[in-house]
Amino acid sequence: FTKPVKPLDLMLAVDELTAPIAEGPLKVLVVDDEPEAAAYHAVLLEEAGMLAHQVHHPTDALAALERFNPDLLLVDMYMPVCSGEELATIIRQQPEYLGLPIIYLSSETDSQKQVSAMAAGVEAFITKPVQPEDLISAVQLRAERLRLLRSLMSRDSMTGLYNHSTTTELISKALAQAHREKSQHAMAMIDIDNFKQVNDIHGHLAGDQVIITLARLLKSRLRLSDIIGRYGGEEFVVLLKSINAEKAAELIDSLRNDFSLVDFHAGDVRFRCTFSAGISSFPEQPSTESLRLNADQALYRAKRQGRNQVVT
Ligand code: GH3
Ligand code: MG
Ligand code: MG
Ligand code: MG
Repeated sequence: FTKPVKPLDLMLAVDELTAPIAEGPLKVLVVDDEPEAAAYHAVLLEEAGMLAHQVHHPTDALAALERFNPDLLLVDMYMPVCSGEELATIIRQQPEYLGLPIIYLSSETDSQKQVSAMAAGVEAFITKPVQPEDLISAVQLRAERLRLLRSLMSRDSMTGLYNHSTTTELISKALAQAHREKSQHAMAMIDIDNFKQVNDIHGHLAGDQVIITLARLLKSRLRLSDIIGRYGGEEFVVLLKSINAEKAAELIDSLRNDFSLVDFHAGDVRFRCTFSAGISSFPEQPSTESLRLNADQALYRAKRQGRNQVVT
């Protein structure tokens, strides 16, 4: 006798689907040729709980953008060498900063000049001297919107898990850190068994339900620091942190067992599903690519040996 699990129980378990990929305080890059002005605005933002980084030469702004990766750019309009307008134009030409909100700060009160300055694609214009609460709310609103946008773009909309490209990127970053810290990680490639048949017999909507349920199971049972991605249609990849291959296989196998007991419904028909998984480990496999390849080979063996099993 096996105890059935209702998919709904899993669905109510967690909801972090729109959790931002970048945690921590909102980050603002302040570019102003006057150090006192930059410092004053930075302090206002930091007092409101944000993290502000100052740059006094517009020519340093691009390098700072790359290093600091801010959620918003606050730029003084009048600066020697390169005006705020010119800087905004250069930044907007880079695809990775297309969505970065830019706010001008200036003593310019001529509305005609304000309008023409905004043609470079900036979001807002705030006149100096600023009202602290105006600055804070203008910055917070736009920076939070960018965080949400980035988070939506990095996730698969059906499950809320990281999408393929984000998963690969996050795993590569985690491995770079693991190299420095000499830590041990494991990767699991998980693939639902005979899923084409599930769709053929029970319909596409029931198939979607199976995918969503597995995603929620992974989310609810793995650690927050683990990286969970939807790699393809019914294929998932997980990077399990600070764990060896043996322990990882045990953990994934317990998830395999739980998943196999979930009762799915398509109309009046009840059905169950299983998955197979392949495990590889770092540093034995030292790169994202070799980890993936090795886990893939193990997954292939799991499928060949009859499915519904975890192979290392
Ligand atoms: P195996 O056990 O060897 O993995 O067999 P399989 O049938 O699971 O593998 P196959 O790759 O032949 O089929 C995968 C199927 O998954 C085909 C595709 O239509 C289906 N699929 C992919 N993405 C989705 C999705 O988002 N929703 C649904 N319902 N089906 C999907
Ligand atoms: Mg100035
Ligand atoms: Mg499959
Ligand atoms: Mg597949």
